[in-house]
Amino acid sequence: MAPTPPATAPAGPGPAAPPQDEARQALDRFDRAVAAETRIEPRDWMPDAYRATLVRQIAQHAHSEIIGMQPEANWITRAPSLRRKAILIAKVQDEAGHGLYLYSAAETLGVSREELLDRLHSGRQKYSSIFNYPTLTWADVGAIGWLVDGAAITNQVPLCRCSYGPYARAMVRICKEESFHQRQGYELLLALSRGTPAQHAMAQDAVNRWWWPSLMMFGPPDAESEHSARSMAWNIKRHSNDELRQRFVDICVPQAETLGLTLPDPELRWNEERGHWDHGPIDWEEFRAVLRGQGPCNAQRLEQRRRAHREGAWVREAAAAYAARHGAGGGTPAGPEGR
Ligand code: FAQ
Repeated sequence: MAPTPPATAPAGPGPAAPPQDEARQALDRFDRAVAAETRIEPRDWMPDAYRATLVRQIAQHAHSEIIGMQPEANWITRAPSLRRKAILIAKVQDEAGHGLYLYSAAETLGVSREELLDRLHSGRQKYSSIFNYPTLTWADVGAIGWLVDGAAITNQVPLCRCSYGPYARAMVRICKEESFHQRQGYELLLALSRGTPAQHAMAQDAVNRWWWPSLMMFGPPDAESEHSARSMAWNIKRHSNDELRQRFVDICVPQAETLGLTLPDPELRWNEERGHWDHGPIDWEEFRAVLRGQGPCNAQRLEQRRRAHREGAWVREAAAAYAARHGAGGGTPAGPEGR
């Protein structure tokens, strides 16, 4: 896209354009770039509201990735085999990496990581409702992989075409990794479902508990979605919350059948006319309560995050001291004698 317009008109024979005209031209250029599917890059001019929307969404997405490490990390020490433990450690580590890509993408919009973390820790910014539910059994690790990562991919693949370059590029890599996560969850649940009756029952119980919260990940119904219309006009979001939720339900129904598990919704029915699965009503009161901080694990998740941040202060200080000594771009570490 065209670079930021100059603050003053270039010197030339004609009279300088009044500032309102420059602002209007910049907005026109931005609108044309969005309409032409050209990526907006950090140094391009963009409306303040576009920038604020991106900071809000990318930051909340980043917060979800790092808070999302907690429910599954709860099972690392109790994974039933070395193979499962290695896979789970790698997955949780990937989520930390996703948080880093996303915080970096948000920083390109002129907000610092420190400020973003402060907004999370003080409760001024949200993270996904899904991570306020407990992981009660090992099967929950499978249900999170299948349903939570599955929902995340359904929501995030269209974000690879988001109009803001750094966010779109971060999503490409994240989606590839999430797709591995989804498959490991599916494979874990399949093993349990085909195992002993007790293992099958454990898998079914996990799916019963995670199904409805997974549908809530897509956000409020379209009629109540405050930001959707504007985000879709700006090509940040490509589909509405309800469209993506429906897409997810349509994907999951046949997968549940292959798994030999039942989705806990007696109203699930194929609708020939719509060409989609109809589902029962979602408990939006539960969703709103979780967003107000009243979910089963909200307090615990936030407290653990604040503690991890406090206890990690020495790592940040050491990294900053190292960068100051060796130059911000890194550099060769000092040998035994130092430099
Ligand atoms: N939880 O007007 P809308 C993952 C808020 S995946 C909490 O519809 P928008 C991977 C919303 O922020 C999970 N809050 O908003 C993983 C807004 O509040 P605000 C993260 C929610 O932005 C897997 C208000 O409600 N994925 O972490 C939720 O147009 C396994 C009004 O809603 C993303 O963040 C919710 N479920 O649409 C990690 C994807 N839904 O900001 C570990 C990127 C809505 O005004 C393990 N984000 N709200 O205070 C998006 O696509 C969008 O932001 C939506 C919401 C679709 C989430």
